[in-house]
Amino acid sequence: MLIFLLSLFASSLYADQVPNCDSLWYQQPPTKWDDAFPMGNGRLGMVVYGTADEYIIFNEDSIWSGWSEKNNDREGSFAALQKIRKLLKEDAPPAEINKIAMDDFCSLHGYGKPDFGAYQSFFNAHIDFGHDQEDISNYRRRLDLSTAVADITYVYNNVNYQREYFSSYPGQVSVMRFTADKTGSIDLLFSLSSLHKKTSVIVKDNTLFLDGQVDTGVVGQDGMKFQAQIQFQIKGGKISQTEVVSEIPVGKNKIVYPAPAIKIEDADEVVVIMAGATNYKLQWPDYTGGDPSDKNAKVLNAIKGKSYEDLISEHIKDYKNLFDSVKLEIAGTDRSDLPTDTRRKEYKKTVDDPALEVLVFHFGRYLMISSSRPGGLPANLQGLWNNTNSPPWLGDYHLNINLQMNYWPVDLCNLSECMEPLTDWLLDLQKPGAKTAKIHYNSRGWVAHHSANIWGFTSPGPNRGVHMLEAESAAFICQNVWDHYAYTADKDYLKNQAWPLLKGAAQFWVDSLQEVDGGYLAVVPAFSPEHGPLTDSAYFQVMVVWDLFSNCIKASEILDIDHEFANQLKIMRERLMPLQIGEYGQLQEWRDQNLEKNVKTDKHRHFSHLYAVYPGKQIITGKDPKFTKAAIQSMNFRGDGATGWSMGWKVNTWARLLDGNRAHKLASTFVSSRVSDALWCLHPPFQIDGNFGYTSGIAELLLQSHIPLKADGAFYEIHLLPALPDKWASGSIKGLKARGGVLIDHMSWENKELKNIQVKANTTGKYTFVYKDRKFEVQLKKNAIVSLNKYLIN
Ligand code: FUC
Repeated sequence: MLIFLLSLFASSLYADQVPNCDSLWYQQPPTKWDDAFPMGNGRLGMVVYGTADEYIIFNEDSIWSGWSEKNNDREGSFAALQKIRKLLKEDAPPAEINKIAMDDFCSLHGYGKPDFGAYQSFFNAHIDFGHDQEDISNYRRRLDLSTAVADITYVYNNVNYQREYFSSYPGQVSVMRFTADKTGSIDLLFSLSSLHKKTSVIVKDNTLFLDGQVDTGVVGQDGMKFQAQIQFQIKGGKISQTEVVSEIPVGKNKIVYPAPAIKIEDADEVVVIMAGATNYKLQWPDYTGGDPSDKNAKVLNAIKGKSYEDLISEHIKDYKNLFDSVKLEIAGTDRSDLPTDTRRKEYKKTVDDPALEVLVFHFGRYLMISSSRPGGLPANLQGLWNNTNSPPWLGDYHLNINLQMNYWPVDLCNLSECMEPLTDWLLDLQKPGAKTAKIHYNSRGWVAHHSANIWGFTSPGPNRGVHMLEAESAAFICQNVWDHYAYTADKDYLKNQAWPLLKGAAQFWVDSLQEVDGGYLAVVPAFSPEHGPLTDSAYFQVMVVWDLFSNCIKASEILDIDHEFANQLKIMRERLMPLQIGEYGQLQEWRDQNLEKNVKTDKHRHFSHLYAVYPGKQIITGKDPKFTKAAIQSMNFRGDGATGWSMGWKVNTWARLLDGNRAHKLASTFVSSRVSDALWCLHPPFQIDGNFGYTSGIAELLLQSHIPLKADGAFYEIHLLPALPDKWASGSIKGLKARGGVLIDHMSWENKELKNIQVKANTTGKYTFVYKDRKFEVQLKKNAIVSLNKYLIN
């Protein structure tokens, strides 16, 4: 008994600590889901409300409606494409061109159709503790980013209650523990609800089993199967089975029926463990494999006999291994003594709390670790959190900026392993993408368009609008694929994973580029996301292809393969439609001047023609003064307003344009006005890309490494503090990565001057560091840390 009381005391000490600067904390429960805590292990997610009567949303990243449709690609569509190309050449009226595109070229399937599906909810848990919110005091809920553990503490009836929550990657389960500082004080009723019609709940051996199947909405078309198993371990008290009245929404009505639930009385401590799975398997063309209940049984078997302490310590060790790899500190005001919602209000008035800007940076890394780990699917538009079966934009993989943005911070912010789900998904997507390339474009290689899902959808369409025709999407995401190599210098990855993706994407464009006026090569038809007409004069696609070809040329040199192909790419790259500066000094979005006439007032959230600055590398600030100036002019015309993700992109772009103060201004707007109180990016609504874009943008202010040392070489200048904002005069950062396999183990600065830096490379060689107007070559020995002073001398 004494040991038990001591352990309770120890855990409440943890809860009573002053919130540290890595915490989000509040003195009241959330009123909206995007103010609750998102937690996850890359595959399983939960959104913890922390209300007196607890409500938790559980998610599993593969639960989708829809199915793997075998007829996505439209036979005969290539003839329609040829017609579109001809009509564009002849300057035919846009309506005529669009009609053919929509009626004869687009797939009959895809985004918005039942086969495409949408990311689905899993189930919700209701935990009735019998405590009224009005009757509790000293309430506090906190999400500790340094451990990925959330805790809720409060006093009810003179008893101190505490709850802890985490999702474990090593355990592959979500876990919660309820304790109190007086024995026998925990009573609860644990019940489940689901938004899926076909769901059943049973209790067996004090375990709740929720089995369900997604309704595809189409008779005869089976939906995905899923299952959750929820186990309970109690100390003291008793556990029994009971029933609660459950409501299931069916269209606009509800079915109300008694559902099995778990009742716990007079317990000292309760631990709840949730395993969840589906019968999904990432493998074209069927995408099914394994029984969800077998998958759950396997997971639960593997952790059998482990105590709560075992599970939480394993989780924290695993999580810290990733999270602690980077630490940013900026000198100045730190209002972590204030609850995070109050703190944001203060920040909005003063813009003086750099530690809050840092917290949002670290939150982006936390979200990445929580939503993208090996073995799972890539982070979708909402990471893996979802409270509905009809999420905004179907919770899909948008490929015209959003998925790419999700993965911008992974390598730079030292979370390279979080890239794996994206790589796996792309390697699979390439297969249906090759079929689409053949049928729709009569081309080799692979292609993908505006929106994709977990069912291998790569076709253009359906007929919702011309943005569905963005054929550069595969090439665009190949920038992430290449960058993962550039940062890690992992040649196995380059050879076995990146190269097939890059080469296939490039082959597609070798076959698909079209000759336009002046003998240049361009993408036809093209569309500047999500903006303007279907045309043969948009620059975005050409910029994307320019980078893809450049990356392939480098890869071929490094791997010493496919030189003939690389030579062909070099010749074609020379012929790509050259960038152009318009009459207002702007970088043109379209070659056709008529489309540029509103450039001064056009505030569209997409500014895809700035791709060449970020994430592309065609325009390099300082090296291309003429185009840099034009890019700045275009950014000024677009202005500083933006939706959530667009703001994130602007931070990165201004960082690349080396204007730290402008980037900081946008980053501040993001922190004060583009996130919820729980710091989720609000497009609005919640869309996670902005969180990731913000995080990579903050890192780009401190470190850049995209400038190649020679035109097609694979080594880069490592630019230290390239765009330090005035407001961040002193600070330090540990752990950012630079291209070329270099780790900036530590870097500090004071009064806007670099103080010292420790670096390490994973390959022996000479590396070039740049700080202000100083440039220095440093010899690094594999994995040996070298310290440099501000003159870059060791
Ligand atoms: C892009 C944007 C929209 C939205 C959607 C998910 O295509 O243009 O604003 O963010 O993705």
